[in-house]
Amino acid sequence: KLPDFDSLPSVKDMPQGCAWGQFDRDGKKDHLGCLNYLTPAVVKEAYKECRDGVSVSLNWPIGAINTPGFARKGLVHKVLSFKEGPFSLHGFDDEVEFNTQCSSQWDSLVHFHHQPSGTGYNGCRPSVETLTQEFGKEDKDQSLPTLNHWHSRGGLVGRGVLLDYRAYAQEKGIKYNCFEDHRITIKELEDVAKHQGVEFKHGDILIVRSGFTEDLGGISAKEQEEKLGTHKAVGVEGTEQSAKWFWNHHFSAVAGDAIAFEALPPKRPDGSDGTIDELVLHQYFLSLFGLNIGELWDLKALGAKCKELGRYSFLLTSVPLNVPGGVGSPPNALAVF
Ligand code: UVW
Repeated sequence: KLPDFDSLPSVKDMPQGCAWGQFDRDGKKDHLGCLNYLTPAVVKEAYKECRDGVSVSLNWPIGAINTPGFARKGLVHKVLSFKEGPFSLHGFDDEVEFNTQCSSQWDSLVHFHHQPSGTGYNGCRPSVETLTQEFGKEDKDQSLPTLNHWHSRGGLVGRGVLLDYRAYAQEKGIKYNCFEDHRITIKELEDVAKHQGVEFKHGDILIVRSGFTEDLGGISAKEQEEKLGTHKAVGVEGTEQSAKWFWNHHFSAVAGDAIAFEALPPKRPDGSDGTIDELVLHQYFLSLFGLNIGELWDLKALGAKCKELGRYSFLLTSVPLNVPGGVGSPPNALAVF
């Protein structure tokens, strides 16, 4: 059992709540963070969630946003006909090019560092050079906490728990706009859990549905660009108190349909708006805890299935792209009931 937030040993130059070294074993520096909670015993327990034989995809199409926010590149999909190539046969190949954060995604632990020190999870200091792979070299720096390392442990398999905030808000008459900085508080998350009859277990993957991807998917490309350009969005309230709650619940990963999981823009302790480099949960989760964040997941069908079955827990599987040095990736995530 790891120490709770307030009891974590202090780490030089880092705020309270820095978990570096907590998952190191046998003198080896850890690069998987909270995924370590998913032990064989925890995964075997998670398999008990498969009782109905139904699975739901949690992946939004990669090209769902024409112009993704934060100046990211959207999908370019090129289809190649064999007829026009060296082989005269009927059939196709295709090529895709996209920013791994342009639609449903995992943020690896190197995606966002503690600011302004620039230090990542477990004290790592990646650079464009160490992350960029060269042909023929499997992985230049094996110690960096990038997503390809999930493959050596068999991807992510565990118990997923949905907190359907969107459905809860509709039921309770809580009105909000996904493109404003509506902050979902920890008290509200606890209320949703209680309302749904959910009890968290050690190593759960926590999923929060706000309705963001549904609303973004329902407007034109031009409107998407306008909304994303404001850098205002629904999400979990980003404070040290919320970070503490997440750490103390021993989640192995967190994900949601919101663009940053936490609300945008970040708020400073004095209540004024912060800038993107001041994102609170990104710094705690990715660089201090080693807790991966999933964003822009497609959760509408999951919400509907949970409501229909009357249960909000399931087996969750996810296999990111095996790109050596991969910073982000589509999650290829499934909920299995
Ligand atoms: C940033 O951190 C800028 O982006 P995201 O919310 O996609 O992780």
